[in-house]
Amino acid sequence: MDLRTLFTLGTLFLGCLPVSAASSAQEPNYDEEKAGSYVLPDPLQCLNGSRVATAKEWEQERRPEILRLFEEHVYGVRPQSALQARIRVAVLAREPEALQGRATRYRIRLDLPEAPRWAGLEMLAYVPAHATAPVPFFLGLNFEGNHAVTWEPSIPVNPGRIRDSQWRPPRNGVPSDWEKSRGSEYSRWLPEELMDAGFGLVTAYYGDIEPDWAEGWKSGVRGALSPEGEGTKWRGNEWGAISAWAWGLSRMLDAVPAIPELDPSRCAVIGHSRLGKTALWAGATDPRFSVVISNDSGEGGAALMRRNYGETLEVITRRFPHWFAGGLAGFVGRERELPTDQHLLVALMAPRPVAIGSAEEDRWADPRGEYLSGWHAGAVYGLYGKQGLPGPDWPGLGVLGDAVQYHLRQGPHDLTREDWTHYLAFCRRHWGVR
Ligand code: GTR
Repeated sequence: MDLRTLFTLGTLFLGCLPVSAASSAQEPNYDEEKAGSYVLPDPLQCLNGSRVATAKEWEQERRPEILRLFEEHVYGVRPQSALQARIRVAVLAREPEALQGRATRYRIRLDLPEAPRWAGLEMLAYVPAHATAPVPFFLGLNFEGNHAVTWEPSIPVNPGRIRDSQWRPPRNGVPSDWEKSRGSEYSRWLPEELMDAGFGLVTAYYGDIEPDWAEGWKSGVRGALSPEGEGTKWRGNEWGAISAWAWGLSRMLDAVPAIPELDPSRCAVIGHSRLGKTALWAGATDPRFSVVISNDSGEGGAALMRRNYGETLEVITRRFPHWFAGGLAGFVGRERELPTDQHLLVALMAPRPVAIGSAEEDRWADPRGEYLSGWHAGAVYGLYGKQGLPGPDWPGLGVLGDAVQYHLRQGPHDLTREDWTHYLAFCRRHWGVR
């Protein structure tokens, strides 16, 4: 074969590459016409071809199967050491006059006596000051440390590395200016307003569980719970960082009985963006979360992976490989072969109420793809006689749905007061709180 023939064959071969692989380095697609067509896995059809027709069959056959598929292919399998880990809970402080008298504040330390390599996490909790009975509450991870959720000066600044920080860490004895990050996430948590509404709030810094970069697992809980510690070799389908953070959310719920003012049977797990993906996986793996809230969670969260719109599987697994099971990147360019898509993740919450929030300018997170996941999950809610979303057409601005709620608001990627208004109304409705 001469060189010219080889060259021609090579060109022909390249010309046959799957579209998304060939377009990997391209600009994100924001044209609905080019989002692609796809067939989603049927929530009610088992891998062996049988169909589930009742809630019981769903719970006994299809749900465990879907959970396993997400573990194996998307978020990774938790090791036995994580499943068996027992936390130690220490109340560091209880302050009855917090938030100008609105709240009682707890600072609680969680760690694993059997895995002391993990430094543990610090939980911050506020409960309404005048609660006469245990209250419902929101539980979620924050991006910048507990001191960023509040302006209260008595919350210590988190000494861990703060992601993408614009504040300098303390180095060589030079004092930190991280103090400036106090309150930087206040607008995402609005603790005073939650207290006035009669809800509790429990939060912790996600980097305490595992710092968010490729090697972060070594100093996080994944390193501490692996037999070889830092020497661990990365094994294909073991748990990724999202699974580790979600594990942390479950451990925080384990610790809630240390706060008698909170009602553990009415806990809404909530998260924004990558922590929205985390809230969904926490809700899927831990049925004690009685409400699940995903805010702008996008790719790897509520948005359908088969849609080519905004962030894609190629982009997310290239930029954040540590979030997922090692094998997920192998589906780039052949997303339609995934045995999962994110409507099945939403369906894993059934029959519990799940709320999906999107923002109009947050096209990167594919608001329509987030809606469609909620819509397609409705088949499973139907088995319980519950109402999901009203139809396949993306509704645009506003709020709708019942057991599956969706809202789209104006503005960019963020967790805002308007989002909270929808989540509070949602929780009130489902928990019968006035
Ligand atoms: C982006 C990422 C998104 C989302 C977001 C965030 O860079 O592409 O999937 O997770 O970060 O968490 O803020």
